Amino acid sequence: MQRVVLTVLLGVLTAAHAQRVQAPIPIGIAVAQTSNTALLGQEQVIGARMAEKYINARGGINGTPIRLIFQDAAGDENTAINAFQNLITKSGVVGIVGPTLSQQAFAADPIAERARVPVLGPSNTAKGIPQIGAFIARVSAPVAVVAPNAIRTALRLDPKIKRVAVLYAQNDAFSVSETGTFQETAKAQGLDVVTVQKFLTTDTDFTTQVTATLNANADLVIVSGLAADGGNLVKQLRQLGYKGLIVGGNGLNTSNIFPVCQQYCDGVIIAQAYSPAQASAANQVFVRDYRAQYKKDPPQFAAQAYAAVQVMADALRVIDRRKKLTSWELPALRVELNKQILAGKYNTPLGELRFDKDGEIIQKQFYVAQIKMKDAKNGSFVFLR
Ligand code: 1QQ
Repeated sequence: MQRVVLTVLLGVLTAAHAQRVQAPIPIGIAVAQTSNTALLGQEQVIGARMAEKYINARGGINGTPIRLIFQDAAGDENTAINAFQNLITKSGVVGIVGPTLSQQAFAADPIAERARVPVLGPSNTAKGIPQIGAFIARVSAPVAVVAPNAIRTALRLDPKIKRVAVLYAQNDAFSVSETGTFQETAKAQGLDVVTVQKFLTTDTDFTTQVTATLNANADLVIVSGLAADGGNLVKQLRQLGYKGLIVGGNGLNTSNIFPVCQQYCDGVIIAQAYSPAQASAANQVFVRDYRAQYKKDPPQFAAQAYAAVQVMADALRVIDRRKKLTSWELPALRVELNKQILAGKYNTPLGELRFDKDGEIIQKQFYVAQIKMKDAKNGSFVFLR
């Protein structure tokens, strides 16, 4: 009983304390820093940190610095929900960038929506994410727009392709959404979908799915899963003798799959919502800083997380010019920030972007890359268009 009273009292005190916005301006980052999903989330942490550094070096929000507050959203729904709750109630963030997976977004975004806290999805690409609510937007273009480019490129590389095997992780919302797009695109391109195989993101043995694929005589294999399962599936396809082209979805879109599929990663085609060659001034700065630090080109997930933090900061700057951020009460600023995010136009490493009324990203350019492995450890994404 005493404990309950104390908890309630603490809650009230924290809420009252969090009322006024304090410098540095807290922005929440809830991506996967642990679990298998960190294979994807690691790159987001890097991108977000780079944006924070760049923004603060250039005066922050008209002289007031921002501060990113990281809460590990790990790999499942509950960890993402906890991260969101902590950021909203304990840290008093003005907005949240996260989570990593669509599967998590469908669970955690409604928490932010109810609390009226703006969310920018940095990598949520499943159908229906911006429609979760008025406070939910994303900088990650949807699978329906990005994924078809990979199939078109595969057909350009091998015009004789006719028989397609489609494999997807049935326990992951993004993978289910992406395979829908892949299957529709394949049919629209006149290809025959000769087998559809399901797996789980926790699977490590894909003998059943690979055997079915080989028996179906597929000459293109399309994989929608996450990094660890997807990488293992690619490896086992090659080890068991599949010779044709492989298209991987967004869940395989990281060099962190190289240690998983090793030399067998070679040749995998993956559509991209970002290219290091994107011509904008914002991207040139980002690429220069990333290369200086990591001695390679920045990957898509880093660029998207960077863009998300930048969108928040740009929107905050516009609000601050009308009324200093530190004179706002937190709930009102959150509502205003959401409005301003949707109203603005942003020059980011992804190019110029803005949002439609649902919070869906409007982005102009998309790309396709192919993995080239030098040996079992070292490889790179080679951009084809
Ligand atoms: C999603 C995705 C993931 C594969 C990105 C990390 O696109 O869950 O929507």
